Amino acid sequence: MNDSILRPANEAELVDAIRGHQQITPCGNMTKPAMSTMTRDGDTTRVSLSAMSGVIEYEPSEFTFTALAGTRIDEINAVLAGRNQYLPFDPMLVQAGATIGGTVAAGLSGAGRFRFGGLRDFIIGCSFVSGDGKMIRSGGKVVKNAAGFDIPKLMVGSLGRLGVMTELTFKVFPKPASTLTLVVNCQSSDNLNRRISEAAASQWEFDAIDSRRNEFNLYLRLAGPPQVNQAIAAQVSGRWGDDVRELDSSDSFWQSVTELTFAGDRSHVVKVPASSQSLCDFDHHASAADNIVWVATDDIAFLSERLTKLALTGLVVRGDWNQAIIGKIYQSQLSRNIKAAMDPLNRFGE
Ligand SMILES: Cc1cc2nc3c(=O)[nH]c(=O)nc-3n(C[C@@H](O)[C@H](O)[C@H](O)COP(=O)(O)OP(=O)(O)OC[C@H]3O[C@@H](n4cnc5c(N)ncnc54)[C@H](O)[C@@H]3O)c2cc1C
Repeated sequence: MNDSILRPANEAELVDAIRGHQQITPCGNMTKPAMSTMTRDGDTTRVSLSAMSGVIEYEPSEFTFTALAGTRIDEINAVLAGRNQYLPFDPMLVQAGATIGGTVAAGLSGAGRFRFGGLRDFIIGCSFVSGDGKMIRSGGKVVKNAAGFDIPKLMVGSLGRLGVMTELTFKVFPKPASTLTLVVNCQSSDNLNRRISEAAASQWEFDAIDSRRNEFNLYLRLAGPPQVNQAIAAQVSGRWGDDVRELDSSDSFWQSVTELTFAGDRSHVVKVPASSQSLCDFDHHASAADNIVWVATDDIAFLSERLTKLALTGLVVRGDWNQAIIGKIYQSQLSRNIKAAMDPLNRFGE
């Protein structure tokens, strides 16, 4: 990795930058440093999308927008909020400066994915430069569009290995009238498991079902008209009694999850698609009804060993490390074939 950073101002300059260098690492605000400082055999040049920023199209009546890849998510959120719309998958590290390109490449969705789906369910179009320097446009700018391969979804979680994204189109949703968060203290791990399953299978439409096993706490977010939220909250209290209380600081609690500040001064946070039952001796926060665990640790090598033993994979979301993926690394023949097709000169990282 050399220290120089190229900052192309438009697609033509980006194509030139890619054609002119043997090894490229796309980067942004580097809010997720392990993903943009991965070790490589040779000398790699960072290409920052910082100069390619801005929401370039917004159709509130169609519920779609298109933004350049270097656009910060907080800028996108502000534009959408002006028309009472939002990205309901709860993008991560927004205050930290995450951009839409880095968010797609990292495949990061937050707690809101429980009800509405993750980032991959909202991306509908994408332009990018392939490893052999071709400008490619895929998907569309309308929600109903079934033509061609769904390459935009392939870019979700690609970590800059398949192409450098320049422009992204998303569909969005209307913002709910209000939100309310309930905390349910479950007193034991078994009770927490039972209540997570019950909440996920219930007729109540929770926006998010999160938990912290080491506190035995379940966090349920409701999003809708205030009367509906209150009616559901009363039913939940009727079911679980005094264990249920309303959280006063709902917004700051969910921000501690999306910004990963729940981890305090732990140096690393790693996203693991697993139940927190197998990682309960680490500080953590679990999302999506205990299907995603955000593990906070100062000893990432130890966590990596543990994940390998459990045959689990982790994505290093906070803190420096020499690789983005730790634990058990799976690579299918299909993913190798896709990499070879989109990056035939092996310009981007493995
Ligand atoms: C030194 C530096 C200074 C900057 N200064 C500013 C500034 O002053 N103002 C400003 O608004 N922005 C600035 N940027 C930001 C900028 O380049 C983008 O905002 C960027 O896309 C942010 O990404 P991220 O933090 O979400 O993801 P990162 O943590 O940077 O990256 C996450 C992953 O996504 C990949 N990735 C990121 N972008 C793409 C892409 N477009 N295509 C394919 N893969 C990608 C990375 O390789 C990595 O694997 C700066 C960036 C750098 C490196």
